Amino acid sequence: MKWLLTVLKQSYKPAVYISRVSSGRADVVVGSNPELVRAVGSQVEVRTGFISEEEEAALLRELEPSLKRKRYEFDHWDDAIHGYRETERVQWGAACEEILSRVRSVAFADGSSLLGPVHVLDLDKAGYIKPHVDSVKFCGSTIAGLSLLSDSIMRLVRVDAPSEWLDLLLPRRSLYILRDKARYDFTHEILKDEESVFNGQRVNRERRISVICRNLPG
Ligand SMILES: O=C(O)CCC(=O)C(=O)O
Repeated sequence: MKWLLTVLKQSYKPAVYISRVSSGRADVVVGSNPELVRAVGSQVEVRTGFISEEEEAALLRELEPSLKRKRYEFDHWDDAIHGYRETERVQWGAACEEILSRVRSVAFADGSSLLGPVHVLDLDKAGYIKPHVDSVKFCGSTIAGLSLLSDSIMRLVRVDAPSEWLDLLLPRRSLYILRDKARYDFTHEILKDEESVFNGQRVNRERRISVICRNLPG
């Protein structure tokens, strides 16, 4: 079984579409109501422009050769993810290691135990990630991901109250961080290109590569 499916194997709840009320950091976070944006806002971060174009190119140079050897996977009925290929990496060249240590220093407390391999997920333009909660057995309280090549929308839906949701705009070269409640109490998903509308604005979802760091369960 693929690494990702080991990590992503809890509930798959369909997202619910309701009228949108934006609030607060409407540039990158909108939600079903302003209280939710305020309450969960501190556990959700989107840092735009976290890496430069040169840094994105350095990551791509290092990742593309191993990704290109794989095929995109489609149409497995039980998969949490559609139209993807993936890899994981422990050893990085100096330029990429520097980027990843910056990610770790903003996302995780000093001394946290991190999952050794960094997970790399390459979504085809037609690919998407269905709603899921990362397995508590394999992943700790924090998920931090860099978005390469494309803007995208991550949707969070409250597991026990599906009318409560947040949409995060993840611009190309941004870093997102999900912590605590945002990680445990909400499903997260990456929307299909054709569903990618953020706060009323269409967002073109192209091929997208994410580079994801996680900590270990406490
Ligand atoms: O591609 C992403 O940034 C999200 C990946 C994801 O859903 C996960 O790793 O649980």
